[in-house]
Amino acid sequence: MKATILDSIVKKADSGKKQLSILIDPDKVNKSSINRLCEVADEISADFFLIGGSLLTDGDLEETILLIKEKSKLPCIIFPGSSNQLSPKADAILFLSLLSGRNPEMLIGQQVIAAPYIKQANIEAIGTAYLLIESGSQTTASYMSNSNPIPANKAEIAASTALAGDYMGMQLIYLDAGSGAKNVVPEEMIKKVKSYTKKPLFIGGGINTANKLKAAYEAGADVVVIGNAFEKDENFAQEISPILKQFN
Ligand code: 1GP
Repeated sequence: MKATILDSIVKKADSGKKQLSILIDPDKVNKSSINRLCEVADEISADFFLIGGSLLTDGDLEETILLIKEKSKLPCIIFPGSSNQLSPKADAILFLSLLSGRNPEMLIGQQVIAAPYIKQANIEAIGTAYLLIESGSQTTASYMSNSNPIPANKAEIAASTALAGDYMGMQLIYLDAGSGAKNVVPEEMIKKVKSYTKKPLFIGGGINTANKLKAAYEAGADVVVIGNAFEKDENFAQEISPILKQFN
């Protein structure tokens, strides 16, 4: 059977490799910034791209994927904010269920709408337990999803929620403080979640220094997702490069 993108993420996580994903929000990029991000990905040996956003206005998801694919061989995984962020040009999609919230539309409604399209597009769907974590101020993700994030000091709620996702058969756990978050996901919470489930753990939101990246890896993140810092700071790749070397 053909190895899947999920297989590769799991294999790397099981072997202790710390992975890095660059998040590209189609609203915030153009051809030249995409080219630059592809070069950065190459320089730091990033593992894959995530493409999407909680709200898309003038950006074009499919065009963004095609531009990435002109420059990079890394897998393009859709990180959808809603069921209309889909494209057959992607390699896979994080099939998210927003388990931290109690909004049925984000738990199962959007997924039912998206499922037949994903089947037709023939892209790999990776079941993901998606948890928003409170991060100091309301994020677009929490506002747009009409859901409350898990309080930052309630590691046990995050761990129990992640474990429920694992028991429900989800393949990945993603704790997200939200794009541009003021505060990152607390280390204590990452540790607690990691002690409850062995599924690959994604951490993202507000990671914009080498120290924050290091802390997330040390606490147990298998994959760190970074968007804003790469878009805003041209020297960020250089700053984090020693950390990536240290962990791999
Ligand atoms: C948000 O986890 C991602 O969903 C990345 O956040 O843009 O703050 O790095 P940043």
